[in-house]
Amino acid sequence: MSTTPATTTPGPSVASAPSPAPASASPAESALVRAARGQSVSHTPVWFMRQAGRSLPEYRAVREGTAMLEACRTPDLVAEITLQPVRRHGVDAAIFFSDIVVPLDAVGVDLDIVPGVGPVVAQPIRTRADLDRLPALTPDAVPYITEAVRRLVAELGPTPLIGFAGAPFTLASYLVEGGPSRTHEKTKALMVGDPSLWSDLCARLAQISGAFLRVQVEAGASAVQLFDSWVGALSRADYAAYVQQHSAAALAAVADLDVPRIHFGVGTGELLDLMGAAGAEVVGVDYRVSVTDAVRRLGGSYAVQGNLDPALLFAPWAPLEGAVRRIVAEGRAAPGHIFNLGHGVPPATDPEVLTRVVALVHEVSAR
Ligand code: 1CP
Repeated sequence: MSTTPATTTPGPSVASAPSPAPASASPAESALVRAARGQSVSHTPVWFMRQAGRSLPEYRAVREGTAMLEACRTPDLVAEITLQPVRRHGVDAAIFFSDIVVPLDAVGVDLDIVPGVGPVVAQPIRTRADLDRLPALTPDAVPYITEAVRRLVAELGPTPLIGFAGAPFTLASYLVEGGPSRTHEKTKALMVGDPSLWSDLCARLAQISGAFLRVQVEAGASAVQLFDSWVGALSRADYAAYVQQHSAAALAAVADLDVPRIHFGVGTGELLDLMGAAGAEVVGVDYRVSVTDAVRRLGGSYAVQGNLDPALLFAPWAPLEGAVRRIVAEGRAAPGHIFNLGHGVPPATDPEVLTRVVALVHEVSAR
């Protein structure tokens, strides 16, 4: 425990050193992996979705002049960017720097990650003939992923590396719409209009995502997260009928590798139990549902991850501190709790605030 009472800690504008996560012997014994398994921990582990990225000046410096997909195919750069938030914030885990569309690029989909927009697909997939042009992913298509993960695992020592992939629904949305969409109209129209094509598309995407997760775990990642960022757009009935089995297939691809699996989506408060049942040990919760309600909805069967509203990172320290303390306290009722944001770090975030949140989570959760 820190000797400084929280009420007298300086505001986030005051520079603070990172408080490294208390050391563990190995990634498998880390607080992150233990919490994910519902085992006892020395403190609540914390990391942030999108912790590597535009909020960090050192990220902007190394990315200068390199396109996003090119950066993802360059192991040196991937390793450096992945390590930056670990060094700076003292978070309990690294998340592999990549993107959910990297495996689609690897199998030959013509796409680009456009700055300020996101993934844009040249020829959207809307017909059987389009799907026939989407091959399966084999590990030899992503040698740069294996190399970057191996290098990172060697550098990280006892700090776990989280591998990730996009879930079939969220990937399908980019492929069918041709780019980011708020409404997912073409995606839902295909889902209900041609269930057989939809199912075959999602089965192919589950293979691609599952293989991408497997490559990362076989190279040394200690946990995985399946991002179904946009599946909160669906009702429970549609999720159960059209999506759950495919996400389950992606998660099943690493079931034999003894790593905890985190399953996350935005606005998925109504789907939490179905997402757990898809084959996760940890269910990610966004900020719209409290950790207490999430634990109740999950019936105590899963660890939970979340769920600070990213917008609070721009609020004065007092309410931000109050929210962090409340989330840590609520997490004590879960079988295991991993502190995170309810979604990714906004690019305009002051990184000093993130460092202070990490220190606070460690301080107030120390057992
Ligand atoms: O040029 C740039 O810097 C582009 C910005 C950027 C970055 C830094 C994109 C484009 N992707 C990433 C990295 C990234 N993407 C990570 C890095 C690791 C970390 O968390 O630190 C991760 C985990 C992702 C995963 C990802 N990509 C998701 C799931 C997570 C989420 O935010 O919900 C999604 C939906 C994407 C698609 C995507 N890629 C990039 C953008 C801007 C988007 C979202 C576009 C949209 O709104 O639909």
